[in-house]
Amino acid sequence: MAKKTGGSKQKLRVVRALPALKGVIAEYRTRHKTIALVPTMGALHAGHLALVQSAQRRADRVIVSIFVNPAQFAPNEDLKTYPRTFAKDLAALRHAGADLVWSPDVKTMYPDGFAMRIVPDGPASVGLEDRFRPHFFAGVATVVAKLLIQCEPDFAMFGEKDYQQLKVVTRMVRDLGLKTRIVGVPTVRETDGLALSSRNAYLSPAERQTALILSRTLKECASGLRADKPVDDVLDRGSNAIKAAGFVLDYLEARNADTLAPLQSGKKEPTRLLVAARIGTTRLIDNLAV
Ligand code: PAJ
Repeated sequence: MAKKTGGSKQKLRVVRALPALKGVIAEYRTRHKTIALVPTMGALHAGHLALVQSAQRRADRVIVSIFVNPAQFAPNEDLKTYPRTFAKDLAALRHAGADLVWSPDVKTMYPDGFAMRIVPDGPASVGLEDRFRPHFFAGVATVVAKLLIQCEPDFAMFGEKDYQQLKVVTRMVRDLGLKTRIVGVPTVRETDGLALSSRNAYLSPAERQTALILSRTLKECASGLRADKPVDDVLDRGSNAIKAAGFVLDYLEARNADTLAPLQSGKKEPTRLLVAARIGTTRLIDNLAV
């Protein structure tokens, strides 16, 4: 039976070593508790907490992993400066009623001599994030596979905010025959539409205002496509609006919502709009169902 959401008075356990993790999981299993895992890199916000809530609805025990995964950052990316707010994260998870925080250090996750990498194909090589961050999905797939093996969850929650990542992880679990069910959770947004992201912390007030153009453009493009306007025209207008606002646009694309393959002309298919753009030193992504 899944327990009720939020406000649990149970103690939040924080575990940093594998034997301790395995001990707690064995205890859960002996007591026939189902487990949901929420993988994160910390700097938690309401988007992460929505995943925790969704996990609480599905399972008896909720594990949140906090691990800033070096394997998914390229040398020129923000590993060093990635926001780390561990004490605040613990307070938020305690308040949300999570049961266990799994927070290994880098040596625990990748012991000396670690020589393994899962390199996903399919939705991981469709020319979206993979085009701009070529090592990203191998880093994500490897760490998520490790987290699933370490925590043995019945469910693992992933945000639609990182839509391609959700598809990659879903495919990995299917292709490797892992027994965890991957659950996608809708994107949590600020009231003005900006998708919550740990990287929003990098934005200056002016950039924060400009960033609204991303969600606005996705909305406008979605209504254009729903009204059967030509895809190229819709995307051109959208791209121009984003660039005019001051972003460097990596991509704005309409793709098959399941496979992320390019749309086939003249065919009705489930469609997802996806955008990635840079302002100053910050790179933001967002997406929307059509
Ligand atoms: P991180 O960026 O911390 O995100 C952790 C989870 O929270 C991901 O599943 C992400 O999609 C989800 N999330 C982030 N912002 C959200 C929002 N506004 N609404 C809903 N969900 C949101 O994604 C990662 O970490 C890492 O790649 C990870 C999967 C942990 C592997 O290292």
